[in-house]
Amino acid sequence: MALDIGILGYRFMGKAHSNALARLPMFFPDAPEINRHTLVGRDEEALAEAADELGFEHTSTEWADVIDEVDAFYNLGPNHVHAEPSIAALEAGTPVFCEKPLAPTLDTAEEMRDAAADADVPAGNAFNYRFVPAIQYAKGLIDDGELGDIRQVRGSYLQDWLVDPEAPWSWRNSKELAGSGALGDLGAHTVDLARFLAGDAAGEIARVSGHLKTFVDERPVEGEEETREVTVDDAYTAQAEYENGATGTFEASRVADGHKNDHTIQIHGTDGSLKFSLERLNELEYKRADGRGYETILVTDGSDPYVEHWWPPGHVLGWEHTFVHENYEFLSAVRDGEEFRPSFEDGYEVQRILNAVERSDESGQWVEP
Ligand code: SOE
Repeated sequence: MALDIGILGYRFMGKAHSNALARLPMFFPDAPEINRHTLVGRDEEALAEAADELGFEHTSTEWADVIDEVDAFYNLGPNHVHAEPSIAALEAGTPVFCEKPLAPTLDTAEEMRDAAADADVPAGNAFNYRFVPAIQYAKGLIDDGELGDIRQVRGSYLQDWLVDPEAPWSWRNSKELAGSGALGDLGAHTVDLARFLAGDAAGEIARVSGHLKTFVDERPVEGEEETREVTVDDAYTAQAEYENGATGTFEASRVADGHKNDHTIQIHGTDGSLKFSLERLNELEYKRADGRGYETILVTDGSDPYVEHWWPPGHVLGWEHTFVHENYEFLSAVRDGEEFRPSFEDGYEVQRILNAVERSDESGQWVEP
């Protein structure tokens, strides 16, 4: 029987996930059959237009009417609307897939994690970069011990869409609505990747020292005369110590002029190193124990777990494919009643690190998550 999907949110992420759902029957015939059932939003006119474009059968302006009507509820709204509908859906026994960061604050993330723990259905946090084939390959190398003991983890996520002080204010600039700025929006991805890749080998992050910086503290409101205060960071930097003694350095920025969506992660062990850059997502750079330097591994061959679903080896994949892969895994878990990761628990663990970075910034001290 087909799974009915309800989605809250129809902008950037709504489109990315709807595209993924549309691709599944063509490229992943072993995925569960799905109906793009109901699209949820506030503005009826915009919603009707979006439902038409994204292929949804119904629309609703009341998420509460939808959560127990569907077989999976996707919460792709702004951060401040993640908690209430997600918790209500889980309480109704409906699997939930929620965008990242899990919540604006650690307390709210904890409530969401607890609701997921009490529910007997998958609750996924949409960290799509785990589903880049090169990242999965890197994870395999680390889990197989190919890098030896992990010593250093380095992650950076750079964008520049706020470099212009006249760039308009949006909910992403509000602490109340977003929780934090570059830290939560971009840093959450990096911290999740670092946990995914190095977490089993190096343990959790034991302490952090962080710094948040806002360079432009008010921005114009689009279409209006007024400006509004920016209450989140434009950039953060942090250093970390892992349970095994490894060191971590992390940063993200929305004002890194010249960088559009530049997410990189590097891991150094006693026996080798790995480098990944989202701008070259079909490749992984690998320095083996006996290698003289980095070699570039093209992750579009048999080592790509999804290669048989797409094109012949060497026909590269892009950003949107990560959404197809994560939707495939999430919906298969829903159909099979299995666990899906990254889960709300993973999202909460990421949030603990983000919160520690904020607390360290406030106190000027190293802090434990
Ligand atoms: C911000 O610009 C953003 O859209 C993030 O919110 C996404 O999570 C990231 O994948 C791309 O950049």
